[in-house]
Amino acid sequence: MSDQNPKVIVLMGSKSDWDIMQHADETLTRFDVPHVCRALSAHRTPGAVMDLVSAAEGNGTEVIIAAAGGAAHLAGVVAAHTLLPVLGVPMKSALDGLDSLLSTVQMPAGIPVGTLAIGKAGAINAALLAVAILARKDAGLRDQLQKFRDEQTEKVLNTTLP
Ligand code: RP5
Repeated sequence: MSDQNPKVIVLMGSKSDWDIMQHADETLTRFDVPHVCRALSAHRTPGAVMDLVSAAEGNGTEVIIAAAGGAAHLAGVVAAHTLLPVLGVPMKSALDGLDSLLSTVQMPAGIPVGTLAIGKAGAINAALLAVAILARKDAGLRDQLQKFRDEQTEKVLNTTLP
């Protein structure tokens, strides 16, 4: 889903992150959250990252998700340029994502990044956490989130093993 005034920006360091980050896109779409997905790098396109993030709050964005792998500085750099909540998603890498996790989670005090799990679970949960943040002042979205949780619970309770 694309929108001129996205509530959520899903940023990733490279197009190669899309296979995983499409799960964040799908999750936000499921909740009808206006969002955009962009591939920009903290290292390869630092100016474009700064321009996008600096304008985000003024354009009505409320949460930024930032995914990157390896020396994953993207979420931290994004957080340095905005007061919006930033959710970091570490991508799998040459070191299986451990480098990405540590690069994303180990922020110095003063500039927080809310870091999710490595890979697909992190992508989905970043989107769900963004929904939960938006739901604080959107009763309809809160109802949708409750329904999602109820359906998930029901699915687990109805699971039968071979
Ligand atoms: C990071 O480097 C990206 O987020 C990606 O996870 C990783 C590798 O990027 P590519 O070399 O595949 O473009 O910036």
